[in-house]
Amino acid sequence: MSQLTLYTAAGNAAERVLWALNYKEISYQMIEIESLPVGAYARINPYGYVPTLKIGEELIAESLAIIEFLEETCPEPTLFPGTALERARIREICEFINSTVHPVQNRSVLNFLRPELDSAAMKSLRAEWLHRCLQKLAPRLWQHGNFAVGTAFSLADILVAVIYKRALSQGVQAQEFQEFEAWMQYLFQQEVYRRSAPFSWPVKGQAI
Ligand SMILES: N[C@@H](CCC(=O)N[C@@H](CS)C(=O)NCC(=O)O)C(=O)O
Repeated sequence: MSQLTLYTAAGNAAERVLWALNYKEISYQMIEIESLPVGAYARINPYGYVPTLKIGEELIAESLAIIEFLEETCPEPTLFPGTALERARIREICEFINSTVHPVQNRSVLNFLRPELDSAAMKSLRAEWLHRCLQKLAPRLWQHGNFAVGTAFSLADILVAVIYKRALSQGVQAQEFQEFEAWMQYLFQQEVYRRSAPFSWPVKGQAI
């Protein structure tokens, strides 16, 4: 494969891709977009979001599109294990998080919809949305095993762990999400987590 460059910044969507790259043991270089000249990133990713993956001279935006590309070009170890039904469930969970839960976390979306909110009010709105969404998500998780879907690590574990971490950082109370806490503990003990996750658990300074 050509040289891979991940354009990144602190944030959830970039963590998804970092985790997938580490899990597949694909080598890459990373560029923090803050280190680029003003305006340069807009030419790399016209949507204005991170991450973007550069493959040779080609650019792919959108974390899930990037991860699907990595899965196709480097299928083992897979992020979509199991039966067709289990793979559909993995995609269902990822889709819910990516298209319903996550967008409200974006400053650009909140600034557009609720320009009157200050940072504290934005944080509390984000937490409220995350709280509601995690409650809806819980019954779809851990149905046939200890991983998010079934008995093997998948992309669903990555997306759920990253958004759950985000929820705690925005003020969601861990005590109200004991199933998520127990699952994160389980995940953290797995070799796959220790060798590929871009953050340790519990996150330093985060109340549990
Ligand atoms: N659907 C996009 C979302 C990416 C995204 O939301 N990135 C955030 C950081 S986690 C961002 O760039 N936010 C900047 C903003 O809100 O303007 C993806 O999956 O890549």
